[in-house]
Amino acid sequence: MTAQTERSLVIVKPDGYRRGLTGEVLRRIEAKGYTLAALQVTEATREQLAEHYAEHEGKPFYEPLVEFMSSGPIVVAVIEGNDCIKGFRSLAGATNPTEAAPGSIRGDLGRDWGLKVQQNIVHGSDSTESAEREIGIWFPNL
Ligand code: RTP
Ligand code: MG
Repeated sequence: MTAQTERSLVIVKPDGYRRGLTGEVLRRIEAKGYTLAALQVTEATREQLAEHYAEHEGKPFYEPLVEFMSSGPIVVAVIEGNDCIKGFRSLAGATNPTEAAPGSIRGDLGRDWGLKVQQNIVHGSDSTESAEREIGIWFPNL
């Protein structure tokens, strides 16, 4: 299959922002060759998070996740590039930082989940449909 220029929604979660890792995450995105189409520091509303995490509603980690995502500023970005959805998820690494491969954002910088299961520094869209849906939530004018 040929590579496709696509967009993905990336979030530096409150743990990443708080720890001063925003620059490091953006550095890795740009070093990979993806471009930043939109970038904003914001605090997520309950409504935005409910929409963003609709697929997880009802799961045991849903409430703690929404709570955590409201715990401080986040950085929301739209990145662009060839196959950047899959590519960014590869940069991010496995969901659980303990299992994420060294070299990935979560593998290099993430901390043992312990009780704080939601804290894995970044979010990246998982499909073109999710990406377009999520971009609409955070950047309605794009
Ligand atoms: P993300 O959506 O943040 O890019 O991460 P992901 O695709 O790797 O993981 P996903 O399954 O979509 O889960 C969304 C976020 O929910 C938290 N989570 N906690 N077992 C748990 O306690 C659990 N599972 C997921 C994580 O913050 C995960 O990134
Ligand atoms: Mg996900």
